[in-house]
Amino acid sequence: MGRSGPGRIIALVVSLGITLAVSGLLYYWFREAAFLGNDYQSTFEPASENAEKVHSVYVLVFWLAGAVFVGVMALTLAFSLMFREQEGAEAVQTHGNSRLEILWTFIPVVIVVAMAVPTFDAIVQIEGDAPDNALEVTVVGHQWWFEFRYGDEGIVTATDLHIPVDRAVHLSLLSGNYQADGSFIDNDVIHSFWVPRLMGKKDIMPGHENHLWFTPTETGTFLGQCAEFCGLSHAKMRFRVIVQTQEDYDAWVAQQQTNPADPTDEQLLAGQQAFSSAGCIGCHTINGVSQGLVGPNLTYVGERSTLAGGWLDNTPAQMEAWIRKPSSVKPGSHMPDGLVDNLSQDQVDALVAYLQSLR
Ligand code: HEC
Ligand SMILES: [Cu+2]
Repeated sequence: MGRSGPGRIIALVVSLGITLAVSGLLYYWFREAAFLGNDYQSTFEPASENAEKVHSVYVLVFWLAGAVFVGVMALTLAFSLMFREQEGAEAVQTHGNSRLEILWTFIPVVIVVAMAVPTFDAIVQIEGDAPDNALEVTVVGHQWWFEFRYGDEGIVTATDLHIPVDRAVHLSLLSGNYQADGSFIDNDVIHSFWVPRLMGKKDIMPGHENHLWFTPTETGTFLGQCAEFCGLSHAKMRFRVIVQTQEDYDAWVAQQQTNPADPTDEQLLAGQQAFSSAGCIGCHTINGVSQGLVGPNLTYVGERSTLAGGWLDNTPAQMEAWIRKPSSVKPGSHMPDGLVDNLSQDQVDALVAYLQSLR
């Protein structure tokens, strides 16, 4: 028979030690990663009321499941020690024990009910209608970028969703393209909208409008991404929710509602001309300049924190790289390559400077 007493105890202590050390390291690593600021995606740091609700159900289930785990493991260990093979002891068979049967039916029922009540409560709240005073925004999923349309405010942006803190926002999720006459065509694929710190994910379906609402409780920038494989550059379909104070949000809205000033600077004027001669106007809107509807609205593209679905930093160099050859940044991109091949470097510089000046 196996090892002697002390050997067994050493083995037990060593494996317990390894288990604790590994879980301690994982815990430490997670806390570190979780405190990098706003710049991460984690459901463990909810920043909206609905995300908080989901999180509290998660925590409850975690502790209940943890208690079951510890209880079952402890009993297994205790029983295997108590009833181990011993000299002189006889094995006994028992059949049926009503009291035990009732007990171990009752306990799981209590646990399941304890999880079900808050779960249904959370589902009813989250899937229920948004409050009446919610900010209405339509989210349009495109391969591979998100468009945000503020119907009442008449604003269209991409990738950066600005919203005020402590006010509910109601998102209507669509996949496809708005046309010049205001109609909508379902000519895109399934995407999924997810900002882990603000709410659970929700699919964006062509031909079926989905809804999502939440009330952000902190200001800051919250990262999101498409969470449903939607083609070649799916991994490069990101966005950010910028939660602002009411004051900052109002200022942003007021700015978005005015057209950018016409350039007076010679280089910027040349850039604006290149924007139309290179055919950008066919796909992009700049309020007061062009009305294309295929690509992101570029009216204030200069102030976006990122470009091309959150994949590039919004610097002149990155913007130039994008404009010269979108497919090298995002394979399969619906913006064609080679649009500015016939322009001189000065003209491309002017085009980039013009777009960067839109802020
Ligand atoms: C055939 C339509 C089309 C044409 C023409 C076009 N674009 Fe685009 N553009 C797009 C699409 C679609 C995207 C989004 C691609 C993505 O992120 O996957 C885009 C993205 C961009 C972006 C990034 C915007 C953002 O918010 O991330 C910039 C900048 C841009 N285009 C500039 C230009 C310029 C400058 C021209 C003219 C030289 C041009 N585009 C011509 C379709 C077009
Ligand atoms: Cu997608």
